[in-house]
Amino acid sequence: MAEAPRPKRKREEEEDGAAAHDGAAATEPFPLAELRLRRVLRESARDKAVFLHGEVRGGGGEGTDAVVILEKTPFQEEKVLELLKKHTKLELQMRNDIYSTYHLYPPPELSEIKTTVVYPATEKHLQKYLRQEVRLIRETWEDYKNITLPFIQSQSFSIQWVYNILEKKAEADRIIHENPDPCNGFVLVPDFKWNQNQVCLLLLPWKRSCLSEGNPEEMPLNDSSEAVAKRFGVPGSQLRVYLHYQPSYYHLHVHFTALGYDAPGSSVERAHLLADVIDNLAMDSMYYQKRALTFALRADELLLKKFQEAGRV
Ligand code: GTA
Repeated sequence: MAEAPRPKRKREEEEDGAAAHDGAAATEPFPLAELRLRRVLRESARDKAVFLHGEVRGGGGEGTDAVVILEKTPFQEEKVLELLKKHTKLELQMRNDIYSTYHLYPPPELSEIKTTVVYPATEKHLQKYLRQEVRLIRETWEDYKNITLPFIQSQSFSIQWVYNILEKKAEADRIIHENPDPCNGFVLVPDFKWNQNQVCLLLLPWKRSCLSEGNPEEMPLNDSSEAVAKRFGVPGSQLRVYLHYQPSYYHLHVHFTALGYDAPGSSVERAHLLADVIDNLAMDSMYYQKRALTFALRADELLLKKFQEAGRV
């Protein structure tokens, strides 16, 4: 979602997300053509995506950072025939016996690129998308209380976008399912990362908490899975329903992705299947206070530094 240009923020403000705004009323398209490319943060041949750090120059010449993610979109079965019929050029690359490869040039309406913009972007956003080495951490409950909790309380990404969804100030027309219960209510919306036919949804409960302290067992999931099955034809048995630990955004939320989609963040050091979390808590409500949790942190992440200073890595 594009937002209106704002003056560049100070680094200290950026870090704690204090300068976040609701951005819900922004109507101006992002000035993509005016973006000055500062550097490529990351490129992924597998995901066919490139993560860019750009700068938008204001009238006074001051620059405002932006992250722009460009991703090729997956093929849509129903449009393949159109693509074959309407291509503008087919350029032979090589031919050998019965084998040949070509460059196919589709018409513009069949060659869209999913473009995600974070603007204005904070230093923390730039770090998040920058390719870096990662380290594994084993966090005990003591570590959580003494290191992680004070850290996330002092600085984390703004979650204004979550409140915008819950309060229907943004993405209201995209809501898939909602439960208005004031206690256990939630909203189910397409995730930011949704790219064509790869089902990728986000369940946002009104109540805010996190895996180390939360009560995800109270989440009313069945009706969400039913809604997904009805709307997208993906049955519950083909849905990966999980939480991230650590998440980027500290408002308890559940990821729903199609099993066939190798979603970023679904690896074992990050994703915790909700059904397993619920079972663990049913077995012992103190489960997550008794065991250590493993997660990966990027080499220059401040939280990693805090663990290093405490002699925990
Ligand atoms: N509907 O405004 C929003 C919005 N925002 C700001 C974030 N999300 C949003 N959804 C809607 N509207 O799945 C979504 C995100 C994410 C979820 C938050 O909320 O798409 P999380 O708190 O567990 O954070 O989940 P997470 O998983 O770290 O965030 P994210 O952005 O998915 O990053 C995970 C890793 O994947 C990062 O290292 C990032 O570099 C990488 N990544 C991000 N996008 C892509 C991509 N398109 N392709 C490949 N890798 C990616």
